[in-house]
Amino acid sequence: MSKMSPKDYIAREDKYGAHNYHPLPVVLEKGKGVRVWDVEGKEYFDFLSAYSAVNQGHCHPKIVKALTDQAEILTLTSRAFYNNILGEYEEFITKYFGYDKVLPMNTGAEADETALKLCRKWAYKVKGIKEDQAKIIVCEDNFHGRTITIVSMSTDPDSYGGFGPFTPGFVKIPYNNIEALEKELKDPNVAGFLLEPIQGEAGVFVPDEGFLKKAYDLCKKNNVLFIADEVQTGIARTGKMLACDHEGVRPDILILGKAVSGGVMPVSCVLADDEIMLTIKPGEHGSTFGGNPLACKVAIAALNVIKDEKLAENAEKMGKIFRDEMKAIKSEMIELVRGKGLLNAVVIRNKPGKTAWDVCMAMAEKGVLAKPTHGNIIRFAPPLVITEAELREAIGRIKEAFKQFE
Ligand code: IF1
Repeated sequence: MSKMSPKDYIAREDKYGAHNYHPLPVVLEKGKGVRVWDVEGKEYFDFLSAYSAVNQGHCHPKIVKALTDQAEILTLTSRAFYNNILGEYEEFITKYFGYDKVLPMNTGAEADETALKLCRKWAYKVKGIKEDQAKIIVCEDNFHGRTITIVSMSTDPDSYGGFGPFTPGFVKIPYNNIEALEKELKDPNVAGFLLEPIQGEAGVFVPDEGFLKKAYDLCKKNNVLFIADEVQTGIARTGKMLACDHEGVRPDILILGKAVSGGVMPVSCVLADDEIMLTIKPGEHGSTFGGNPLACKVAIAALNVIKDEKLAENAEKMGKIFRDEMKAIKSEMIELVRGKGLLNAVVIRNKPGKTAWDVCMAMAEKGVLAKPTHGNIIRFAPPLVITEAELREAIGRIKEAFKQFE
C-alpha cells in the first residue's frame, strides 16, 4: 500500500474511533523536546504539551530510559503483593512535596475522585459530619475530569449534558469569590473546598492576588479541607513547583497528574497527611495499575528532571517574555493575554473567518500547534524545556499567523 496521506489517517480514526474529540487536522508521528513532526515530516513547536502533560519535553531521554529499563524487569504486580519499587517512589514523592503519605492512581480524574472520597471519609471519621451529609464546595467553570461524579460538579453543559442523574453533595460558587466562599463555609456539613489554583480549561483564569491564601485561611477557620487540583497547574507549569506555591498555600489534599510522568504514561496521585490519608482502610479504595513499578520509576525520573533542569524557573522567565511579546502584537483580534509561567491564553474577538480556530489553523501552517478552548480562547503551553531562542522563533511564527488576518 502506498504511504498513507494525513487524510487517510484521519478517515481511519473517523471510521473506527469514537467521535469524542474534534482534533486539529494534524497527524503527528514523532516528538522530541519542544518539537513534534507530522506524517509528512513537517515540524511544529508543540504549544499544547498534551494539555501540560509533557512539561519535560517529548520523549525526554532520562524518562524514556527509566521506562525501558524497568519495562524489562517488572511492570505490574498489583497491590495484592508488595514490590521493591513502590515504597521507593512513595518515600521519594512524599519528601519531594512535603506530605506524610501518597495514594497512587493513574489518571487525573481518578486522582480527583480519590480526593473526593478522602474528603468525605475525613468528614465522617474526623470532623464528625453525619453519614451521607458531607458537602464539598466547587467553583463554577471548573474542570476536574470526565467521570459521572466529576461532571456532577461541572457547570459546563458540554461536560455534564446527557449524563444524569448526578452525584449529590456539591455546592457551586463563582470562582475567585471570597464572599461566596465565606457564606457557604458557614454550613457545618461542608467538608472540603475543591479548586484549580488557576482554571485551565475555562481559559486560564488566574484568580486575584491573595485569593488562594484568603480561601485557605477561611477553610482552616471553618475546619474544612482545602483541596487543590494541580493536575494541570502543577509540576512547574506556572513558574513554581505548584501554583499554590505562589501564595505559600499548602493544600490539605494535593491532586497531581499529567506531567508527574512527563507524558510517558498515565501517572497520578493524591498527597495528604496521616489524619486525612489514614481514614481510608485496606480494601476501601484501589486501582489495578495504581502505583505500578513502571509508573513509579517513570515518575521518579520525570520529577527529577523538573528540579535538575530548573524548569519552574525557566517557565517563570519564558512566560514573562511570551506574555510581553503577545501583548505587543497589534491585532484587533486579540482581546487580552493572561497567564502565569508557561500556562498562558490569548482571548480572541471571534469574527467570521477570523476565529480562534482560524488562528490555530494558520499557526499550524506556520509550524506552531495550539488549540482553542471554549471557542475563542487559545491556550499556549509549550514544554517547560523551551529555550529563549526556540520561544522567540515560535513567537515570530505566531505573529506571522496573526498578520494573515490583518
Ligand atoms: C479532555 C480540558 C485541560 C485537568 C484538571 C483533572 C483533569 C484534567 C485541572 C483530568 C484534564 C485534560 C483532559 C482532556 C483535555 C484536558 C483539559 F480541556 F479538558 F480541561 F487540560 F484543560 N484536573 N484535562 O485539566 O485528568 O483524567 O484527563 O488525566 O478530557 O478533553 P485526566
